[in-house]
Amino acid sequence: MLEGCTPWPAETAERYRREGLWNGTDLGALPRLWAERYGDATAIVAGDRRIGYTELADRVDRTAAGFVRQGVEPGDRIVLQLPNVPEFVEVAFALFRAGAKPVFSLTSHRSNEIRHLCELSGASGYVVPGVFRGFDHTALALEMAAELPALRRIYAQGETTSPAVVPLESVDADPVELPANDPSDVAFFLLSGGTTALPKLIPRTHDDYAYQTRTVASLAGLTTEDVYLAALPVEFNFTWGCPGVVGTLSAGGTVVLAPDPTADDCFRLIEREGVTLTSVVPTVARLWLDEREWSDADLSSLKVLQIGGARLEPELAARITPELGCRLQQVFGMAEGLLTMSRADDDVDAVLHTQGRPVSPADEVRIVDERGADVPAGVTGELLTRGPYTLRGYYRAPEHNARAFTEDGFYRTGDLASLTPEGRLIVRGRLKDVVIRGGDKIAAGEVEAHLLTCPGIAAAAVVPVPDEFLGERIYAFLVGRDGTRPTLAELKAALHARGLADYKLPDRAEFVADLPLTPLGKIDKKVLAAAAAEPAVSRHWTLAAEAEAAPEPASPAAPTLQEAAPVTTAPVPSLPSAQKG
Ligand code: J2J
Repeated sequence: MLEGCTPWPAETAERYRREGLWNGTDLGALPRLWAERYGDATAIVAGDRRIGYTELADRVDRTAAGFVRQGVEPGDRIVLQLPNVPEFVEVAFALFRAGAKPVFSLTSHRSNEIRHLCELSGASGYVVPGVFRGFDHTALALEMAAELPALRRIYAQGETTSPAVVPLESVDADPVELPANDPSDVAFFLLSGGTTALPKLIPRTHDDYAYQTRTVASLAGLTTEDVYLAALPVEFNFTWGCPGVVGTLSAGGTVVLAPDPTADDCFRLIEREGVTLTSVVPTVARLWLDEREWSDADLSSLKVLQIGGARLEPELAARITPELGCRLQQVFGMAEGLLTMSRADDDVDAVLHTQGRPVSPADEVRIVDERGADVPAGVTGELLTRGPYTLRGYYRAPEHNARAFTEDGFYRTGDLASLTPEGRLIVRGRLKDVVIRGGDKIAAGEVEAHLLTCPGIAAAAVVPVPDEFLGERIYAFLVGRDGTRPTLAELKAALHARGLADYKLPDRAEFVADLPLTPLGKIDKKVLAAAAAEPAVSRHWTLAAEAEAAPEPASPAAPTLQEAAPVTTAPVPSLPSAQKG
């Protein structure tokens, strides 16, 4: 296995193989296998383009040979940042084929994220979409290449004038014999939703991902007749493999790539292509329901709508079947592995109020209290998990791994959940310091670290604030320095200029005199999250020890009280990046 990755213990791996869960699949070999099975059936639809299975396999072979000719070697890491275009699928499989490891990045990532991904992965290549949605990714890539000596090759879609950039179209050569991959080796890296200031990389092996996609595709009963709409970005684990793109192709179905998840585009594609299955985050589901009232699109082909990635309100869940005419499948998942889903034969109550059961009988799920002891059904605790497609360690992160996993290899998800007596999961909240905005995960610590570099900011604490449209928004509490009070717009501009992806910018900011602390002296985010949800009239953090002595909070004479000086700006509704693609 690639250095820096944590393998499953030998006996466990042996058991997964013996039980046929890991069946020795090499993801790089799949397109050819599919071509043999499904021939000229349509594999991918994007705009006017329709790509058959044989054509897809041929293109993957040629692109793989092209990468090898460019000097790509087995084990190389290549950051892959493309939108929902067929090239994403072709390049990903071509890199698998060549034994290189794509690192899946969001198109909304900017220099801050890309620099980190390149450094952490030691990437030797970076694939970009040229100019996409008005942003010049090639320019960003060149900037990164100038900074990072290991980054030797930039591949860009479309026209390029720079001799330092390889046009993606030219990564093409007559197919060559390539060695097979070790199925237990890492195939690619997914990005963690993150709890730490710097995002972590999740190694996914050929065997584990093949198992995940096969399992979910068979749960979904996918056949050659199925048409999957990739409405969310393809690099999202949900879209790529739950069953998503890989699961649908494995079953001989058709993948339709939507440029973005707007109701307009997606309804048109559902009608035109006879889409049977798609997956969205709750925010997108809400938009679709609202749009449904005005749209006369024929959605009758749609059998199942998967919703996951963030908490789905039961009221929203209850509208899916009556208003869209399809079955709802709740999905709780994570790029780290574990997936739970509602099943076709679950009763209505279970579908509306739970996130379903783990997809594999080999998934081990525990709910534990603060001391790590298992709690009974119905009691909320932290969700721990291990299993045949759940990582055993983040890439090159030994210190973090020591905290993120138990000694016997359970991953501490940071999610708070309970189990029903039937073993269905109900997500109740989370311990981890993350904002889930739309489907986007934002690590509070990352935004805080950037805020602290802004002039006039002495302390910063980022918390989620409930939002009807996005589920949560990003709320920053700030302590000023030197009497400076940057406005929210100025702060956003400063963070943007630092290369932070836009979906991580605070939606609101509020200056306070001080931050509340827990008895252990840590910033009390519970108090802050509760305060964020209240109108910002004034803030009074009273430490437990001060509580008795403290004067009435509202008293203007109270010297220890902290006055709030709200600079809150009304949030402008903006789509989560998962929606922008
Ligand atoms: C509440 N919170 C949820 C849900 C994920 C399928 C579906 C989703 C993801 C995903 C994924 C949730 N209700 N139904 O990779 O393959 C929150 C939890 C979880 C975190 C993981 C997939 N579904 N979440 O969202 O890696 O907090 O994966 O730990 O982006 O999203 O985020 P991510």
